[in-house]
Amino acid sequence: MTSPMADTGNAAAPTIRKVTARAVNATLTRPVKTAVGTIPSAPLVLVDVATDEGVTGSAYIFGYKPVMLGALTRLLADLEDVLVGMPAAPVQCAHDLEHYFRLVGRQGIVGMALSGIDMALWDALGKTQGRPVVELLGGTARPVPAYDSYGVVDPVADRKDLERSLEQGFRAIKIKIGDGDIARDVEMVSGVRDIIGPDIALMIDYNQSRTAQETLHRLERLVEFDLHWVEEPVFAEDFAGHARIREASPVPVQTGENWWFASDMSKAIDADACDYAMPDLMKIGGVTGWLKAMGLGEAASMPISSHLFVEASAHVLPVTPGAHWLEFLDIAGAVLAHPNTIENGCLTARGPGLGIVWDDAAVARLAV
Ligand code: SMN
Ligand code: MG
Repeated sequence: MTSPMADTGNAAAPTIRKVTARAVNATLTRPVKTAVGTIPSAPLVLVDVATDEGVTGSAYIFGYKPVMLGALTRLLADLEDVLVGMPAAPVQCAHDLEHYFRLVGRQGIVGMALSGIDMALWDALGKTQGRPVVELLGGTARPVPAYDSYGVVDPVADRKDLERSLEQGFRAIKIKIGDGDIARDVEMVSGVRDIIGPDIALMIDYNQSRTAQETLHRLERLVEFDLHWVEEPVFAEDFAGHARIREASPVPVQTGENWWFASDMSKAIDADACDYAMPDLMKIGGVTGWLKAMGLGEAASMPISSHLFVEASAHVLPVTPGAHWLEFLDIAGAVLAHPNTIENGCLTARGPGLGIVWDDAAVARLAV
């Protein structure tokens, strides 16, 4: 029987030959202190997908906690038998893997692994074509406005870092709050506002640590500091709680980093949960998932920002209707051969692919 390709005249698509998953503990420029714990370094799984044409696509996923690394690397290693021989075609792969995991569901480590594979396949596609992913998506690389993303800060001890952010041209700063009482929130927000001045956007992130009532109570005191958004004030999946705050809050509500695939985003939009959206490329389904999410955002006239994954975010935001902010929190810089550089407060996509190339010596040094 002749290959179905013979009828199209197309060359056979490259296929997946090998999948590698390696765990590292990447050094961060500063620990990420949140209301629900501190992340001193970035437990990452580096995902490499080699094709039969000798191209290797690379991406990473973020475990948040070191305890996640074993299960993530094992799942990706076991997934190799499923993937080898499949076309190295990310949209088709995403469709086939959704079907494969239909009975399991794509939340948790499954969603993280599938998103990592998707990003690595888009990287491979770009490297095969010799083009940055943003161009494969029909866009062009451009400077994307970023905010510098901090954890819980001490306005005195962190003053120099904050001033450095302004020198780098950031026009927005995010801090995490909620790790103490309302007085501590006021002290932190007022201290940061004093340092950055009135013209820099200031976002706050409660990392799911409050109730709706407590959030509204605290916002009454914080509203005077001209907040750009309040992020994840209640549990990520509490869409009604987010909606209640949005209804009563003078501050726009931001959420989305914990949405699993476009279906969660659709439910949040239907619940009027937020003014802004910030899908996470590792939980929304990688680049393929982002493309679906951005369509939902456009239909809801919702500004869309990224969450972490600065390299891939710089490729998808230029083609995203209502693109808002790129979150600059560089969790993988320690293992990359070409560090991410902010110019005038913006990050520009690098290619080919997603522009992800490992620093092999650093990977070996930081291997877990
Ligand atoms: C966040 C939390 C934990 C690690 C990295 C980032 C945060 C964010 O929710 O939005 O930056
Ligand atoms: Mg957040």
